[in-house]
Amino acid sequence: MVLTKHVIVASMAVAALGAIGFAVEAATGGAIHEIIQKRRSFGASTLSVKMGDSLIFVNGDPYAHNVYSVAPRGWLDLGIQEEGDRGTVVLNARGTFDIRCRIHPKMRVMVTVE
Ligand SMILES: [Cu+2]
Repeated sequence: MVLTKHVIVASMAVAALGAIGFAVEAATGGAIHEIIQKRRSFGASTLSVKMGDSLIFVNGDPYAHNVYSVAPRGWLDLGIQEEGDRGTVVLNARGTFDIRCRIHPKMRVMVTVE
């Protein structure tokens, strides 16, 4: 399951749903939205993007974060990100995704993919 130090993704729902919502790969074509994690908070609480856009999660804190989402269709886990680490996610399904940090339960950003 582990792909690299920075990027871990599982696609357990792919067969049943036909889309996992997230893909972890190099950005291709779509817009790139950078979300900086600072002071135990994402840089935005909501974000609207277009399908095919990329999110780059950047850890701007001097301690670790672990970005993840389980809802509604995607299963995302960027693994432990240390200070300065960057993790890229390509949004490849429409919907609203509730993205959080495993380490800091109050961290949350709702991403809507149109
Ligand atoms: Cu965190």
